[in-house]
Amino acid sequence: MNDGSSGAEGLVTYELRGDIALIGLNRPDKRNAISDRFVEAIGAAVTRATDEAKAGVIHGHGPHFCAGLDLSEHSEKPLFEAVKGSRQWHRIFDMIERGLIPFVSALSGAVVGGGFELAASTQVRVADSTAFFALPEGQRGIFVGGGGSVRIARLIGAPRMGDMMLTGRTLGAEEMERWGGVSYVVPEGEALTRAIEIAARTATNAEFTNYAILNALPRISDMSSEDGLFTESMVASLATMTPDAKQRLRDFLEKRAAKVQAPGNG
Ligand code: 1HE
Repeated sequence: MNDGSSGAEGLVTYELRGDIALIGLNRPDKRNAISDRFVEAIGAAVTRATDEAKAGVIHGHGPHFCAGLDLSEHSEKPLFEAVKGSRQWHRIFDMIERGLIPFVSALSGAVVGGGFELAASTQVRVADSTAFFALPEGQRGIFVGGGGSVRIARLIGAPRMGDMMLTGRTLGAEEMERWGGVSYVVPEGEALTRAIEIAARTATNAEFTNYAILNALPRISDMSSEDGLFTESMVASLATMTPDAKQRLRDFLEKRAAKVQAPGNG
């Protein structure tokens, strides 16, 4: 899995471009459906990215981001194997959501089932105009198992997620943006470029602040208001004590740092 080459059995490509790791789902003939070995390969790529990059981008090769769980494998699984498989998805997607570096997903075509769960574990989602979102678990007789009942429900709300699962409806990129499931919608073919730009921007932040965004924010949203506010004060005070923060605050006060830009300028 070296720069520009592919990972375990070619299921994942990995490229380090400056500070940004590009992780490509590379099973386009099966619409990037995620098998057990595929999720392991994603985990290995995420581990490597965490070691050597400041931010990561996850994208799909071919027109579709990901058609979700590999249904051919799933249908054969005994009960406890299915539980262990789901817990493995949780472990790997948790490394994306609450790891050391931010991840941006570049979405096109099918973002379905486990593919949406993978996207939901990234901090920023960029969809091009071809992207469509569905949770067909109801039709398949299964249930989300890659963290969707937590992450997707928090993104778009449990009632909307329930609606998607019950009806099997498909949403386009703009509708999903209105629902809060993606943050950026771009023209066809531009998701990866925009995702790399966004990842590069996050890579210039203070590392401790990025770490706190990934690890404190989701935990604080699990807390009571009182506990959340207390924890926020602790994290904010710790952040201010880092040499990085001291330097960045000095840079602003001595007019060396960029100002906040009005929308459209930055
Ligand atoms: C697959 C899968 C898959 C495609 N598992 N093999 N996910 C789903 O229910 C989505 C199922 N897939 C589809 O609805 C469609 O494939 C797509 C809309 C994504 C794309 O359609 P299309 O016309 O471009 O491709 P296709 O002809 O349907 O599929 C191409 C091949 O990929 C075909 O195999 P082939 O051997 O006949 O060439 C398909 O069988 C195969 N393929 N999707 C296995 N998902 C952790 S729990 C998460 C729970 C879920 O993810 S549930 C949602 C599962």
